[in-house]
Amino acid sequence: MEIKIMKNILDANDKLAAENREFFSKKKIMAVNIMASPGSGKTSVILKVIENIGKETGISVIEGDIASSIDADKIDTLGIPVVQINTGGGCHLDANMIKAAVEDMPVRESSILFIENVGNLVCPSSFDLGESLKLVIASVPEGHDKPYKYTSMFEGADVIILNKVDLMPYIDFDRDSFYKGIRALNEKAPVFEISCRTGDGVKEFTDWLRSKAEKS
Ligand SMILES: Nc1nc2c(ncn2[C@@H]2O[C@H](COP(=O)(O)OP(=O)(O)OP(=O)(O)O)[C@@H](O)[C@H]2O)c(=O)[nH]1
Ligand SMILES: [Mg+2]
Repeated sequence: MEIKIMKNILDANDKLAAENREFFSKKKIMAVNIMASPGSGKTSVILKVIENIGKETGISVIEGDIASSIDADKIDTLGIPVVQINTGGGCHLDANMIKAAVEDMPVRESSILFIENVGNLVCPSSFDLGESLKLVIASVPEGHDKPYKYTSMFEGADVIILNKVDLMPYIDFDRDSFYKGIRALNEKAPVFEISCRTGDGVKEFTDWLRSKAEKS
């Protein structure tokens, strides 16, 4: 019975996600669903990309958190259109929340929309938002075993970032094991090693993202 209820919820979500996808596609908006653990660097990556690409490219942001507007306030300071969604305890964003948020904000045609999901490596992977790209961020202090434990997250990723590589000298992080875990699930997704602290690798990731946006 419980399984059936869950299936109904996911079916309803998929319908709305399809509508969002059509909306984004018509307006040539590349919507990037950013999923990762709490504190892995989702907001930091968004801020770094904005710094690299520049505001004029057309970027807007949806911030998903259980509570607070801390992350949205950081984006707002830069003059970037941003909407904060508070899930009030919910562990993920869903397509209906994105639909309502997009109606509430000025998203330019031919632009990039970052959607920072709730910090969680489990639930967000089950809920399609209608995004164009799923970006999964792992970070060095979390350890190299995450792809082995949170398989659906890494399996569904279109692109993966390994953040906080500046901390590599201080953490027992086995890079080979990390990549082996990813490739066992996902042969294609490019992996970018970056540090939002030092800026290493940020340009490479931003260039990749920009070229994807130009094709969308
Ligand atoms: N050393 C180091 N610290 C980083 C790096 N990137 C982010 N941080 C720090 O990690 C902490 C969390 O970063 P956030 O960007 O807020 O992480 P988040 O994933 O958005 O966190 P939630 O929204 O709470 O889930 C902050 O103190 C950042 O300054 C990095 O590359 N290296
Ligand atoms: Mg954040």
